[in-house]
Amino acid sequence: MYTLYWSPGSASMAPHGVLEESGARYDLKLTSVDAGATRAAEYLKLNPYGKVPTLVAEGGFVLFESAAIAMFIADRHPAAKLAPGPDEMARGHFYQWLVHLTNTLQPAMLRFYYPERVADVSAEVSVKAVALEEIAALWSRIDAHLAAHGPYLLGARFSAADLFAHMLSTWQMSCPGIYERFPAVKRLTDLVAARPAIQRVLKLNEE
Ligand SMILES: N[C@@H](CCC(=O)N[C@@H](CS)C(=O)NCC(=O)O)C(=O)O
Repeated sequence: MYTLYWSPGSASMAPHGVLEESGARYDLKLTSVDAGATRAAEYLKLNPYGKVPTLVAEGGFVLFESAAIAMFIADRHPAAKLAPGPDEMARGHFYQWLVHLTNTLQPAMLRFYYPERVADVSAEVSVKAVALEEIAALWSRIDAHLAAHGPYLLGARFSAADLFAHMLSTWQMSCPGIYERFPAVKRLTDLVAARPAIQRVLKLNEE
């Protein structure tokens, strides 16, 4: 049994999708970023960075970082086939894409959404403009990969990494017109969004 601390439309959506796909039992604790719940003293005891998501597992085991949660759940529930096994070569590409998305694309998006965290007020406009260009360039490379080797990041095989690509693609202000500009990204996200488990997650995130 797991508990996922989450906030609608946030970085919790991909780990939420991984949990829903895994078939594991879990409950959700709403921790709204907009309402400041990530700064509450009780929550900071679990995640001192004051970010969502955070996962709590049996015995009070606590895990933060969305990609870590995704890998942990995928490995603990192998029957759901959310990641290639440790002995498969595709495991390397699974790591590659997950880390790329969360270590390169997502930080550029955070600079776009929170320019005040990296620059003083006089530079915020240019920080956002640079981030927008970087984000589009990164999607363009992902799109080229998917066009040549898709429809999923690992080719014919769906994985938890696709849930991250889908989640980041929904942060559309950071890449206006993403689905028109990058059709192979759209193809991947349409496939992900059509999955029954992800439809359930999307419904909650949209409420
Ligand atoms: N690297 C972290 C980033 C998490 C993150 O930045 N979450 C945002 C929501 S998308 C958050 O909680 N923001 C609240 C804040 O920064 O105050 C992860 O992937 O889990």
